[in-house]
Amino acid sequence: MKTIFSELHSLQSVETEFYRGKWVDAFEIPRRAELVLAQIERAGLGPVVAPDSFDLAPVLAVHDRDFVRFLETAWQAWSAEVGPIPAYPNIWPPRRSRMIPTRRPGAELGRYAVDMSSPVLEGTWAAARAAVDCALTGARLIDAGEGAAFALCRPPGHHAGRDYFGGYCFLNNAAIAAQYFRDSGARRVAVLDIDYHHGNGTQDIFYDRADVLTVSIHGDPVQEYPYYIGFADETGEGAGAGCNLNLPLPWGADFTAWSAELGKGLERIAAFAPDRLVVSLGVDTFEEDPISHFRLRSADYPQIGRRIGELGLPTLFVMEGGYAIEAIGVNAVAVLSGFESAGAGLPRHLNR
Ligand code: SP5
Ligand code: ZN
Repeated sequence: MKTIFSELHSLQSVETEFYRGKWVDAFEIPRRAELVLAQIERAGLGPVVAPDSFDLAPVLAVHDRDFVRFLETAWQAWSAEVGPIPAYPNIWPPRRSRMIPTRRPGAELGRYAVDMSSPVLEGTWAAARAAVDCALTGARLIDAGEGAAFALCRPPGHHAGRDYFGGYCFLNNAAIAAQYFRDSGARRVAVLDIDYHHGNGTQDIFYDRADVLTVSIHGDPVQEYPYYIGFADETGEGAGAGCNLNLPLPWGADFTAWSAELGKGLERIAAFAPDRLVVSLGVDTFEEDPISHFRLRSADYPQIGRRIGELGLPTLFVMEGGYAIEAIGVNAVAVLSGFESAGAGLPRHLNR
């Protein structure tokens, strides 16, 4: 399958992140994407192509206009007031605040940020836009007849909601691609999120929708980021009732436990009979991941891909998390190769 990759990802780059009162080595770093790319080339997965440029319409189809305008202008406003220093929030609106716009970039940052993990830098907007372009180009390739594509997105996206950012994410690449599929004629789209962390932004965006099924397997929010959301009894609302499936697992879950949840997710997706599948592909489920607590091994990842491939759906993979630097490439590409080994992902004219 083709990989879509932009060098502009490297514009989102910090050395450190704030954790338990200290600045520690950052986990979400440019090298992650470089190592996945290197493994794609080593494994001969297929061609690597640059993204096309899309306008903001597909972004505005899932994110609120004020939020998007904020992200686009945040660095300019912040650096004009504070100087060329990474923009971190240090204040958040109390519940039931009236949310009246302010004239201060720091206050606006706190309005839209949910944590301190995602600083706005000079290149943040360009990097986030490039990641969206990768996802949309992948979606376009699938609409043009490819059976699968891999959007090697960075920064990741699944923690970004309609009007918030955090968890290393700014724009929700997977959700934007899922909505693009809908707008290009798919009647139903499923999103399967296999990152270690709950895909809270994706759930938020599609929660009241019957046309997009969201499924996430993740660390139980009583003990894991993003907390507060991702519980099993969140099943969708309004027209979307029954169209969100959360499959939380406790710290220490191994592949046997994880695999059983994958089975439930795949069954739900098959019953939904979507025209397109988007996979939020995080490999922070790996046993050696430095910020996560599942116990998957490298040998498990090809099986995950194979089972997703057995759905026989046109599938867009979108890169999310994975912080065990030495294994991120091997594990991510193993999912993609496993998918292809199921006979999936061939151009559709060869696959009828
Ligand atoms: C896309 C994605 O995987 N985002 C994950 C966001 C996780 N944010 C919480 C990070 C907590 C970092 N803990 C550091 C532990 C060091 N021992
Ligand atoms: Zn994650």
